[in-house]
Amino acid sequence: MSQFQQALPELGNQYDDDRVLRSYLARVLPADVLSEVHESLAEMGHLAGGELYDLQLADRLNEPTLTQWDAWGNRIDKIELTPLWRVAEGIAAEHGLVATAYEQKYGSLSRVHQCALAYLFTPSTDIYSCPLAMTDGAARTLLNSGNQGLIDRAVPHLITRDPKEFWTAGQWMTELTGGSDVGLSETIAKSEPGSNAFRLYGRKWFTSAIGSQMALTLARPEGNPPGGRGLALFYIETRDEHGRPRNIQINRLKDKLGTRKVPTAELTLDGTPAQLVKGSVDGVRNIAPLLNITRLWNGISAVSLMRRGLALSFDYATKRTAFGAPLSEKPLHVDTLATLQAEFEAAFQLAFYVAELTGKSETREISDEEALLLRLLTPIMKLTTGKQAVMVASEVLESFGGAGYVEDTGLPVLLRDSQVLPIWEGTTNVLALDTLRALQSDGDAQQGLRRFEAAVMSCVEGVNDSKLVNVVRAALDHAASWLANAEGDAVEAGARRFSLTLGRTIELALLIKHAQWSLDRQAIDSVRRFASVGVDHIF
Ligand code: MFK
Repeated sequence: MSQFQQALPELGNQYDDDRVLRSYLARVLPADVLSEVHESLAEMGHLAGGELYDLQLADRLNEPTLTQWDAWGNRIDKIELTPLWRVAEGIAAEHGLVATAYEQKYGSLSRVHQCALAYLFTPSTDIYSCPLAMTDGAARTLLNSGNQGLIDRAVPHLITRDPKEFWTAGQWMTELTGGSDVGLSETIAKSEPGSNAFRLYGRKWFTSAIGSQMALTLARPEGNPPGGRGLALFYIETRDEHGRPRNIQINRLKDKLGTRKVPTAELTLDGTPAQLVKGSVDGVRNIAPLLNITRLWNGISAVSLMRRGLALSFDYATKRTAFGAPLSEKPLHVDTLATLQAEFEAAFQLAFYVAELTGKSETREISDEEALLLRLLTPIMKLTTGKQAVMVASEVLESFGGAGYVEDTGLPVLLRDSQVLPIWEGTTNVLALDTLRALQSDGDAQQGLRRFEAAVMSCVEGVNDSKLVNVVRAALDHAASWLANAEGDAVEAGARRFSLTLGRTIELALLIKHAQWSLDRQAIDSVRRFASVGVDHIF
């Protein structure tokens, strides 16, 4: 009998161990802010690499359940979450996973602090980032709406640090008719005679994290025109004081490829009480703040899952011996991981840059030019990082050989959960079309592209490595000439290649900027690798 026993991959403090996060924070945060946030991040890094990670592995086979009826025939539609998610909810509230962005202790940089917390928390909590993203988005949407009654009623619950008071929010958009094309929604809003209240009737087909206390949803007030403009944005409290759903039936939970801890349901709204959030039309426009926040979370989740896979893979490479040496001493294995690391670092820089701009927009420190840039970069960042996360997760599994394909290593879930990132919150193609729309937010796409170019080139100002800067310049020139020459259907057909090129180009520019700042040899290596893999997808 062989005495050989393979050592398993392990995690340390996920903040202490993360060169990329620490070096980024050292660049963007003033020294006093960095020293103040250090403890909160170190604590979260400790939880993520220790207690939460252990609980995640122990919770692997548990899934949320739906009980539709009690023993006496009453319809109860009770959702039971798994132990990991119950713990995650308390930790999320106490550690201010949503609150940090609204307390604004460090002004616009509070968004960066919050995203750093979310980035550490997410990979150990099996997509608890989903309800948090929607909660954050709901708080932002209500605050932007100016509806003081709803702000007073709901926002304190959404941004509290007290687990007993904490609410999560749902985002009920998708219907059978419209996953991407939300304007096709069929849910009807009937006004209650003699009051401002409404009741909603319809089917919501793919509603995530159904355990939330409130939701923002879209419905068409009777008599309104078709399309997104005829929809209105509504606020719902999901359960009454006895915990019973308010005229909401949970028909079943979805049987999904991944995000298995997220209770995603099909719902029937059968007279659900609802209040208008802002006006009685323009629901799609009014829910957009929520979409932009959840898209930011999507990007942060993408980089956090890449980082988790790589942390495990790098550790394993020091423990697994093959052909006479640890994998960490095998040039081809090291080279493969370094290329994945470069993708991760590039995605990281873009996701956190969007967090910086989002923070500035929330504290109204954003210029008009930057606001247009944020509108453009949000879909670009979401679509680019979503694709990178799936590729990196797939390669991470492969880096473990057969072990990466075996469920009780806890590795396959990384791939399954990453696969949702390019799908929900707008697929790659829908966001590529949104990129084209955002490029012409002020009516002129060429002007929009020039704004993007200026932002990109400002990252590489004063950089010595002209070879790297030339890769950026060439991709920008190609994108500009494509946009100037593409006509008719070719514009839509090429939108994905164009958007990915913009995404990878700005990632490269941000990586160069960071490397120049850090003069860190490893960071420079990642930049060169990322540039050599290529940013230009247009043909
Ligand atoms: C892990 C982290 C993430 C966790 C999230 C978890 C849960 C998520 C579960 C879900 O997946 S929820 C469903 C997500 N669904 C989507 O994201 C829908 C995807 N489809 C789109 O985004 C379409 O582009 C869209 C529905 C917006 C298109 O609809 P329309 O009716 O054709 O809208 P239109 O005419 O493009 O835009 C209407 C207005 O909204 C316009 O403004 P104006 O009325 O002033 O002209 C747009 O400019 C504005 N708008 C649209 N998207 C915007 C926006 N404004 C700002 N930001 C945006 N992103």
